[in-house]
Amino acid sequence: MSDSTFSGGEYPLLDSELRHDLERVADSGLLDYRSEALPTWCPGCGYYGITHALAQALTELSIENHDLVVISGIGCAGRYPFFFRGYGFHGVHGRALPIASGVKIANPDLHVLVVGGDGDGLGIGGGHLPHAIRRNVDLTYILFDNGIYGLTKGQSSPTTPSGQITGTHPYGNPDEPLDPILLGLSYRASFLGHGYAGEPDRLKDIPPG
Ligand SMILES: Cc1ncc(C[n+]2csc(CCOP(=O)(O)OP(=O)(O)O)c2C)c(N)n1
Ligand code: SF4
Repeated sequence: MSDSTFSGGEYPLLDSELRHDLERVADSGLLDYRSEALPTWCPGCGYYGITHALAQALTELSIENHDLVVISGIGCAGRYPFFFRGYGFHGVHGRALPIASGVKIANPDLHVLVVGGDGDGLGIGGGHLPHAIRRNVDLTYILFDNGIYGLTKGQSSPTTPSGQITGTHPYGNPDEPLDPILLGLSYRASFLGHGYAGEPDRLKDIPPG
C-alpha cells in the first residue's frame, strides 16, 4: 500500500509515534491482505496473532488477492473472511469444509483457506474432517483451537481440558479432550502442523501442505 492513508491529513489526531507505526505496517505490505473491516475480537484474543501470521505468510508467498478464498463456519473464528482482502464465504456452523471442497473442485486455481474454531470443526462439524482428509482435497485448514466455545460464551468444546471449569461444567469438565493432531494422523493427512498464536512469527513459518 504505497498510497498510505495514514500519512497525515486523513488522521490528524494520531500522535506521530502511532502514525509512524501505521506507516511502517502499511509499507511492509502486510495490509495488502487485510480488508477495511477491523476485527472485533476481545483484547488479547489469540486470533489477532493468527491473523498477523497469516498476513505475513500470504505476503511472503505473494498470493494474488483474487486467487485467495477464505471460507469459515460460525464462531468468533467464523468472522475471518470479513477481515481479509480476497474472496470469502461465511458459511453455516460446522459446514466450512464441504463448502470449501466444492469451491476447490469448481475452481482448482484458487488457494482455498478454511478456518474455524474447535467447536465448529471438531464438534458440530466433526463428521466432515475425516472425509476432507481422506479425499485429500487441495486446501489448507486452520483450526483455531482455543479449547472452548468462544462466541457463545464459554461452553465446553471437544478440546476443553479435562477438569476445566466452564459454563456447561461448573464442577469441571468430566470428559477427555480430543487430540486434533492424532485425529489428522489417523486419517493420514498429507500435512499437519501445530503452532502457538502467541508466537506469530513462528506460526507463519509452519510450511504449507
Ligand atoms: C446449527 C447451530 N448450532 C449452534 C449454534 C450456536 N453457536 C454459534 S458459535 C458456536 C460455537 C463456537 O465455538 P467455536 O467453534 O469453538 O469457535 P470460537 O467462537 O471459539 O472461535 C455455537 C455452538 C449455531 N450458530 N448454529
Ligand atoms: S470470546 Fe474468546 S475467541 Fe472470541 S473474541 Fe473473545 S477471546 Fe477471542
